[in-house]
Amino acid sequence: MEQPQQTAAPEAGKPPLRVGMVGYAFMGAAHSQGWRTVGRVFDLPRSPVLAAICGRDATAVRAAADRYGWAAAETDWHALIERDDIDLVDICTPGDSHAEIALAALAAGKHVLCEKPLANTVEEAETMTAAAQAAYVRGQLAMVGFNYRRVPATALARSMVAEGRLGALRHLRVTYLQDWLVDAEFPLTWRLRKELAGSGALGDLGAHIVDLAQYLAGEQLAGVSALTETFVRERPLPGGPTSGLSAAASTGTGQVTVDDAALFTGRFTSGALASFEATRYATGRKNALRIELNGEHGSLAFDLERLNELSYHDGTEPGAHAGFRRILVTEPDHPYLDAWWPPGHGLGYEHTFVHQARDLVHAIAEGRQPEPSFADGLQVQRVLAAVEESAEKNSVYTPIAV
Ligand code: SOE
Repeated sequence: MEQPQQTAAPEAGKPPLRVGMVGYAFMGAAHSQGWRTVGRVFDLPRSPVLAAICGRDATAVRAAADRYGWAAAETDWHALIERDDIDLVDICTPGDSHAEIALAALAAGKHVLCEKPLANTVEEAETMTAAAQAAYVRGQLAMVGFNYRRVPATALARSMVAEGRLGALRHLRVTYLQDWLVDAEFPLTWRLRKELAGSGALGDLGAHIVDLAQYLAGEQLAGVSALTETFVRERPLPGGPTSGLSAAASTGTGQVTVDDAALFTGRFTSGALASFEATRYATGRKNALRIELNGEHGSLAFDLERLNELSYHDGTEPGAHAGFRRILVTEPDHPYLDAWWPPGHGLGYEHTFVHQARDLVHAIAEGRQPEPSFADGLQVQRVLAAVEESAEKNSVYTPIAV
């Protein structure tokens, strides 16, 4: 068996931040990259240590530990949380276990990073937020993993909006398009089962764009009108130990119990209007997240497929010279970039997880509430619930509960 990489020792002279991760699939791998890389790139006040990773399948989790550089492997998350050599629990599991793991980790005195969406229901998110607020008083911190806030170009867009470069916002146009469900024979994974995933494209992709839009606008949605649809309602059952289905049930077909696509319009508290589209059926679109903001003095546009760029139109420029221009977001005075490569050398998807780890380590070292907090995650959950309620009532405008 491959030996674990040398990531278990803290950087000399720095207090360690010992991380325990639950889950080792796509998000577990992405977060692992973040934790492994962050201390090598950024000068941090504490040194992340990849202490232990947890998953139910002993062989698979040991292989993940070796591959991603975790010192130890556990098969029971309760055991991971009970370890006294862990300071922070990073939750990368399906949504149905977020609340239970986060509540146990907070009760055990750990800091928590939880993948998005925070929970499967508003009620769970409320309980988690109350627990996080009580833990904050004890010096523990909790954050939600909305990683697209950590693209340098989106962070730059946020500061340009906050500086007032766009003036009052009028419109936001936000889409998150994927196509991995176009094939009707694609199996009924956990993401297609409400009891495991909470919702479909709405919670998986819609949660990202709701958070990103609100983060960039610097304000919250007040209400929504929505349509959702499940295009393929029955799919072949997957087999295998990680499917969450019993062996006996691993043949035949099963019901898709979540949305395949969610379209909604929204009104921000300022009166700005927004449209959102989250789907897994946009044939040819693999991970296409786009957002455009139009304000009284200018506009900004971001496209995840060109994530080192931001388009900016300064509406105060004389008409003859005006127009969208490309800001290449690779300069050392752009967010996060002073620690990376020389100008023009560009970053990618995985770096958002490095930046997420960086921001959380700083917040923990300074005892400051990191963003997005569990309260922010709860507010997104309320937007998702309002979208579902509106869709059930044929798009009736539904205010977001506060
Ligand atoms: C869904 O396909 C997914 O993996 C999301 O769950 C992630 O949050 C997103 O970053 C990429 O797409």
